Amino acid sequence: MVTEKTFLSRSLSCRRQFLGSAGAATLALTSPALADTVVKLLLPGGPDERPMTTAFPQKGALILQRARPPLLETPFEVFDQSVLTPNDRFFVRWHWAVIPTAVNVDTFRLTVHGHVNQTLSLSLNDILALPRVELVAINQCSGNSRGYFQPRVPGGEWSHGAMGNARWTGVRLKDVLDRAGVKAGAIQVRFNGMDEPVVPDAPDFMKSLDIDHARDGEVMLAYAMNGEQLPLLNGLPLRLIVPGWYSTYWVKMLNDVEVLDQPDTNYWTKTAYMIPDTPRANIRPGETDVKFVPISRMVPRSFITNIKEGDTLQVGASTLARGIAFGGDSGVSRVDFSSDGGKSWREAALGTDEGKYSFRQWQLRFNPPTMGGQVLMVRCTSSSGAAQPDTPNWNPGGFMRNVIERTAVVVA
Ligand SMILES: Nc1nc2c(c(=O)[nH]1)N[C@H]1C(S)=C(S)[C@@H](COP(=O)(O)O)O[C@H]1N2
Ligand SMILES: [Mo]
Repeated sequence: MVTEKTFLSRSLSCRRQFLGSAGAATLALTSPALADTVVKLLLPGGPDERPMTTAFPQKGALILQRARPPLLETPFEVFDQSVLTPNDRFFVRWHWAVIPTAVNVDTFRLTVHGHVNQTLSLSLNDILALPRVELVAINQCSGNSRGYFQPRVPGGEWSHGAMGNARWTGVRLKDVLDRAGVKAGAIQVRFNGMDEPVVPDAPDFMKSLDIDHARDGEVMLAYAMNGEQLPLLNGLPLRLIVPGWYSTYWVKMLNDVEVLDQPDTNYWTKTAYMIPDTPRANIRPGETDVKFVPISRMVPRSFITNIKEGDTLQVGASTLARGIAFGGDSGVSRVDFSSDGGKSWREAALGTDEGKYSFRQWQLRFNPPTMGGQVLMVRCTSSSGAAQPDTPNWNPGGFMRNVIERTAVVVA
């Protein structure tokens, strides 16, 4: 076992060390599956069995979607255990396979350049010296639950575990930009991390935000997650946090911030991650003549976490249903539960409010009235008044699923 002090505590003790290097060897493994454990994700329309893995550095048991670059999904029962997702069970997604397997926290520099008065090269100690902010926020992949799209669309065939909720600690992007001095005429800010494409002419992963969004005082550069330094695979030593927005914008291993005086034309901002400009990003399969716009804010979702598809419930017995809900880009106003396939609904009790960008726990007791098959449903209404819809959306990217999920159970 290798024990390492964190750079957060080291920033006081000043010892020299590499971080993340404990996992360097495991990242290169070719068959990191736990051969004997397979999970069934109940995805329609395709193979849905996945191996579990514990082979990735700083990570516990996760569902292996792909090894290189890593796509690791959080097993759903983790969301029943706490409102904050533990770092070692937090999902992982990278676009390109060339990911540093160690980061030297002493030589690391964040460069801030472009349309600014003064180019900055900030060490982690420089960043730690800026005012500290903390926020609980959900990091959700745009394609979370893509595996439920019918007809199926290409991409990571995730179940519902390409999301997680954490307490992020770091600094305001605004404070960093103010130190550089953004010049008049700035339009966007582009973020780039230390990962690289496998082939040189493939587009490096970068994302941009509009300048006003970047300076809204909420967008953060996080150096800690749930009170610990970021796991290597979740973006050590620094990542962008864009509260309420899909995680494609949450650039990991961030080491380059560029202020632009022209709209960003790079592939990942201009071409990838586009959704139909229609209500709920919904179109009919095959529909053409649709205008596409960049994906942005999240929409409300909710899940039952303590009862699974296919479970047997006891007729007439007082039964606890509980789970998580989130409003997307605003808080949770209410959560309603149905134990009869949506014919009748009851309002659930809500747990502690950790802020509008966090998961919110809900719970309620009910008595399954009749024997036979039954469908449990849960619906979140956000504090901005958006409610989850009854029917699934569809788009070719498999983005932004937020239909009311259905859990079929047997009452006996
Ligand atoms: N540098 C870098 N940052 C990135 C990505 C990437 O490929 N490279 N992928 C983005 C996408 S699409 C997702 S879903 C999230 C995943 O965050 P996680 O791995 O911490 O869960 O990281 C985002 N940030
Ligand atoms: Mo993503």
